[in-house]
Amino acid sequence: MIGILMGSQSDWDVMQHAASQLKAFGVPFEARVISAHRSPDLLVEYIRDAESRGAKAFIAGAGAAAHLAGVVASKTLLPVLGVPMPSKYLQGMDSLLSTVQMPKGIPVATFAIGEAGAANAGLFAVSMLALQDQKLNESLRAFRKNQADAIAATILPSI
Ligand code: RP5
Repeated sequence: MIGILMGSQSDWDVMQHAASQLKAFGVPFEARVISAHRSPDLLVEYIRDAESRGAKAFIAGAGAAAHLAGVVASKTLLPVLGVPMPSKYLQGMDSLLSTVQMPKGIPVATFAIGEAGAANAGLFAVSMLALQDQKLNESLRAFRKNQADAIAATILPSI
């Protein structure tokens, strides 16, 4: 199981792209709104509970002073994949820097701002699980081949 966390319901439009990728590969996940600053006690409880239920990694998306992924990483040894949310005033640069610039010792694997980052975090989680799951490995190989085939088959409109 992969735990998908986000700081606010307003993040779901973006974070659902992580969920879609996991769903497409048949990877079990659960998505929760839990804020590092609005509900810190719930966050700690959730991480402990998800670990006891066999979570393999967490994907954490947050915006602005985005400390969710870092706080999650501070409370677990599982891999934490951070997704910076687009933000109104700084276009997600605040979220990106808050998520990616973790001080030494507590790593967060940080992805691109927005939908692509969320989708890639989902795909990265699939890659991690595929290390020990041959069927998933084959599905991932097929996914990559489909992408390559689509590029090779692209014909540009004539001008
Ligand atoms: C962060 O603040 C959330 O992750 C969200 O991206 C941002 C804005 O939250 P709302 O004010 O929309 O709840 O905690």
